[in-house]
Amino acid sequence: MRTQVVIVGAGPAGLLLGQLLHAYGIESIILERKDRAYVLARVRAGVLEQGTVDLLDSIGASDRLHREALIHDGLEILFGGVRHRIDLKTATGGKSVTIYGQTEVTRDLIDARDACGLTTIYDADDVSLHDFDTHAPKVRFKVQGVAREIRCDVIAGCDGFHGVSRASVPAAAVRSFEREYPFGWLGVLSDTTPVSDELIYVNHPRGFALCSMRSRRRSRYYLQCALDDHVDHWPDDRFWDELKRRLDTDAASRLVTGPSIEKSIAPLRSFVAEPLRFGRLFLAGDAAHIVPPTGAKGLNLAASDVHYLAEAFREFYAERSDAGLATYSERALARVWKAERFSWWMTSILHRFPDTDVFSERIQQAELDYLVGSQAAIAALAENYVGLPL
Ligand code: RFL
Ligand code: PHB
Repeated sequence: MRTQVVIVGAGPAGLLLGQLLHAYGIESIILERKDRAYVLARVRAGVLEQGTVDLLDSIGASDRLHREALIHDGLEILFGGVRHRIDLKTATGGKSVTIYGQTEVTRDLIDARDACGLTTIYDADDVSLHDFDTHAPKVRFKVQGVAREIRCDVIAGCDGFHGVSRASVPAAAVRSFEREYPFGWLGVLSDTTPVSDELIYVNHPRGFALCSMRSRRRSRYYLQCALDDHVDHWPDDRFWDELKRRLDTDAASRLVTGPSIEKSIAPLRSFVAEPLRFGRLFLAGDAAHIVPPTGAKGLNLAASDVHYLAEAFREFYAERSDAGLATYSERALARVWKAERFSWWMTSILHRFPDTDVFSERIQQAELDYLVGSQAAIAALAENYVGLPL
């Protein structure tokens, strides 16, 4: 088999790249380790930047989004028992964010790919990348035990943090920057009316909490938890009780509880690999970097990487130019590091750090007081939250 671009991974990065390339007349095959139902069931992000929505518009995969998504012009930060509203729209001269689940984005992209008759190979086992330091890379894999090979011009590694693409690069060729946080997020999805019309980010002595949503009838809540905690320790009643304790009295009294339909724990990590290009192999999305979810940037960064990468591939094929390929890593990383900074900062002001000293506690308090009392600080948060320009 032969194609122009092999895309490893059918997450948002891989699927979006596939559609952008199709729009440019470039052929691709997507190889995905899991089955389609698994990919469709993964619950993750919920906040889309305008730039991400614009990309979905550009490939014609946003009809349902425009019918069903919620537009949020602001968010709230709760600390010291008081909620403070950040008016994103005012602070950014008219920008807002879109609330639409990653699950829905994935489904829309898979539907769009099907409608174009493009190939995705699910259940691809033992994917391995070869000869990407030459002009004739190959990808080998197995489907139901049968070995197969695809020859291609370039490989896009869109296979997430634990994927094979980054791991295929010789250790000496890649530099990693990493920070692990001493806590995780326990997330619950429930078919209950969200406690508020906008997201509430909570700094509480018992730990961070986040009230988010997927629609007017579906809520997504998170609690900071210990890294070694386990969902079995969190029956629904305990989750709702703990969330109420971290909310202000008004929100706690309005919180609608109900059975959880998903519950999971995710560790928090900052990670960047440099560079993003190794000959004819290019990394994008979580395969290349991870942000803690506090800034709602992961999916949006995957989208911006893929935008730069699709442009580079378009130049490569349409103009026979390597210039875009050569600058992809630098262009994408410049935006990645700014989102890393923002996500790290949001995490640092909103969570309780075990074993912290009183000086750090006072600094965190001062950060929050300064944030809600200064238009300049509000503008800086808002500018980053709605998304820096591509
Ligand atoms: P994904 O989504 O991990 O997809 C990678 C795909 O590659 C497949 N794969 C392989 N395929 C073939 N061969 C192999 N060897 C393979 N290894 C892996 C996997 O099965 C998978 O299908 O990466 P991608 O596409 O880069 O997308 C990144 C986003 O999923 C991620 O950044 C976001 O979910 C992060 N995130 C959030 N981002 C936002 O922008 N806004 C948010 O509000 C937000 N909230 C979140 C989040 C992530 C969270 N968790 C679970 C860490 C909230 C949470 C709790
Ligand atoms: C979510 O709805 O899953 C979500 C929202 C905002 C974040 C992180 C996650 O910062």
